[in-house]
Amino acid sequence: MKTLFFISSVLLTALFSSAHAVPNNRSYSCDSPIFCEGPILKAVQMAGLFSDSKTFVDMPTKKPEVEVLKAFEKINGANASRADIKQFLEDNFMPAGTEVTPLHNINIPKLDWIDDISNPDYRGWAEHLNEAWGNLTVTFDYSNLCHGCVTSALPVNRPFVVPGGRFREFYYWDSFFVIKGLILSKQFKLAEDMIENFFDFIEEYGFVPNGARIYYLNRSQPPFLAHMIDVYYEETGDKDFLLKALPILEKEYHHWMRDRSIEVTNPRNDNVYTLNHYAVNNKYPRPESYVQDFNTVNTGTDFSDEEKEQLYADIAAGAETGWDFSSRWTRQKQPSPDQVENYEMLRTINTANIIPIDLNSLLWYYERQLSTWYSMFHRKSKEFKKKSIYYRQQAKKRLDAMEELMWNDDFNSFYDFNLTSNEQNVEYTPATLYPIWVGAFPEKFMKDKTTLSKVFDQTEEALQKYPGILTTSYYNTTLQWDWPNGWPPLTYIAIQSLRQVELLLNSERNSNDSNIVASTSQGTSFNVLSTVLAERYAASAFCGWINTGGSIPGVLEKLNSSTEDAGHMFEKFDVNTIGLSGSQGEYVSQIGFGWTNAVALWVLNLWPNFTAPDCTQTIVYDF
Ligand SMILES: *[C@@H]1O[C@H](CO)[C@@H](O)[C@H](O)[C@H]1NC(C)=O
Ligand SMILES: *[C@@H]1O[C@H](CO)[C@@H](O)[C@H](O)[C@H]1NC(C)=O
Ligand SMILES: *[C@@H]1O[C@H](CO)[C@@H](O)[C@H](O)[C@H]1NC(C)=O
Ligand SMILES: *[C@@H]1O[C@H](CO)[C@@H](O)[C@H](O)[C@H]1NC(C)=O
Ligand SMILES: *[C@@H]1O[C@H](CO)[C@@H](O)[C@H](O)[C@H]1NC(C)=O
Ligand SMILES: *[C@@H]1O[C@H](CO)[C@@H](O)[C@H](O)[C@H]1NC(C)=O
Ligand SMILES: CC(=O)N[C@H]1CO[C@H](CO)[C@@H](O)[C@@H]1O
Repeated sequence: MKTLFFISSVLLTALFSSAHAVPNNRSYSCDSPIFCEGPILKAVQMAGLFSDSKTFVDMPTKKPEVEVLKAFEKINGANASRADIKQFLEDNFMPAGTEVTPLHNINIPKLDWIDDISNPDYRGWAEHLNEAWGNLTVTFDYSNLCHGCVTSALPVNRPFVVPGGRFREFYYWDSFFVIKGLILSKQFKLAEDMIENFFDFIEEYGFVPNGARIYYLNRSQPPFLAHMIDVYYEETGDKDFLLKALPILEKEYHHWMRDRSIEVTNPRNDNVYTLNHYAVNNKYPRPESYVQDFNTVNTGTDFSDEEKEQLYADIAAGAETGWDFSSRWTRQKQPSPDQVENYEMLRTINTANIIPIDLNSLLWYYERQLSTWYSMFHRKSKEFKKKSIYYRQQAKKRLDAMEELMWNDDFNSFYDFNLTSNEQNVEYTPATLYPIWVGAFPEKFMKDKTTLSKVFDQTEEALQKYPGILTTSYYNTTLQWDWPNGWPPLTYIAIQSLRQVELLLNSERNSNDSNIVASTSQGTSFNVLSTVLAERYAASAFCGWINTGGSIPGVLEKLNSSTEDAGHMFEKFDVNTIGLSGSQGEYVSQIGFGWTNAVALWVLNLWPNFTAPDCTQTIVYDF
């Protein structure tokens, strides 16, 4: 008996470790009996003890997992009363985020460029934002958890910056903007740490999860790692870092190509292209939004089990897009007049049937950069040269597909491609600017740059229509990635696109006597457009902060001395009124806030001569 047991355990170990050796084939999913789908999660979430479903799944246990499971049985498991569940939580769990440990003592360097900001209010605010990294930098510290206690936090080795509010862990695409901000703030080590945490995730899971929690393990977020590596390398010139990054970036790229690609036939000529979409293998409520998802799928509906599973999958895929949620993914574009919750619109979500222009632009950038970077190191290995050629071809194929299927000559714009209608969704959103931002220009743009001079016409119209930052769409849906919300990352991408195309057209003019000017069809120069958007952004974030109690000692007093609040940096803004936070969506608007602070620092760095507005007045920046 003893020998047999010994042999089988050796066998098991061998099997287990061989599974370890091929992490790409391993399926990672949320498998905790507490924080993932199962009777405990359902009972606790549906008891409705917290206004935000994310609270419970961020609560570490204060007893070993086995004891918590027993305690749940003791209160009758799925049949437990609300009062018993409340007691069960008190007895067995610590407050949400107990394992998140702030690093208040990070070193905040003084930034010379802040001295160049001419306006004292904006200068003081920039100093405040530079210091604010100290309040957003944390680590996971498990030392206050008992032996056998469990948490939903994914193990990470280095500190990181969180967005803030309910977002107690780091997020994938948020981190690109945060890293831009950290570099401006000379927090190079922290920027590198954040990128290395993502490297570890890719080594471990084969891809970058949406965020650093176990319940994010079956989905990612917009792939920004190539951009993170790019800005870090541009700043440091660290070739060893780049060399180490390449195989990891490739591994992530393969995840997108293996698990998120789809063949699309061009209805006009039957050419078949490979493009990417967001699509998540999931058939349950997202643990962190359990109640919302459960109600969306079940309350007052008569969906079949199959339809329910499809809906859960498309909801999770909607979260993977980073635009959670938006009319970009829903069949219905307008809520019905009697809609009480945004459930109804979300029920028409159809994420996987959309080929998003932003996702494909980002992956084109992976291909382009992998090709460029491998070619940089081509002397190191023959293999690298081959890879460089391979990725160049991949980029070309994708760009051809984007041009064929997603470029629209009538509107001088790229659009998402809808697999149901087999047509573009001709609707303005700033996602149209991603190809411009990453530089995915079809050849015909380069031959005749007139086209390129028109790609901002629709963005100009959006900026004329509303006084604030760029709207996310024209649909009034109650979803947070729609009108009237404007978002810092999209503002960044719009401004940066305008600056890049302006530079390109101007250098063309100088070198080639071209008569194409960097201005829209209406005659507004790209420089004016980017400056106005930047001014509106700075004013929106600044007045949002001032209006909620922000102040600068010796420079600007609190507007309302009775408020205890010390100023909020909002995650999103209302495009109708400068200084107002955005709203709506499935959780209350968050403050903190990683990408908002980063984009504000970036704007002030580029436009040191902006003047802070009087936030008590109506603020207008026209062009
Ligand atoms: C809950 O109650 C139902 C009906 O009384 C019973 O069939 C079921 O076994 C109970 N479940 C648990 C986990 O106690
Ligand atoms: C950091 O947080 C502390 C405590 O909440 C607050 O007093 C301080 O103003 C914050 N500092 C910044 C720069 O946000
Ligand atoms: C895709 O096209 C179908 C058919 O025209 C349309 O009903 C649907 O609203 C579109 N889907 C999205 C997400 O826009
Ligand atoms: C936007 O939608 C909300 C809710 O459906 C409605 O109350 C509001 O009047 C709409 N606003 C506009 C400008 O259409
Ligand atoms: C200038 O024009 C020539 C011929 O039209 C073209 O080959 C060249 O690439 C152009 N230069 C730049 C900087 O675009
Ligand atoms: C900002 O203003 C100063 C003083 O008026 C001027 O010297 C400087 O060139 C301006 N900088 C920019 C970037 O416009
Ligand atoms: C909520 C949840 O855990 N959803 C899914 C995560 O991914 C696996 C597949 O890897 C699904 O089976 C789960 O349902």
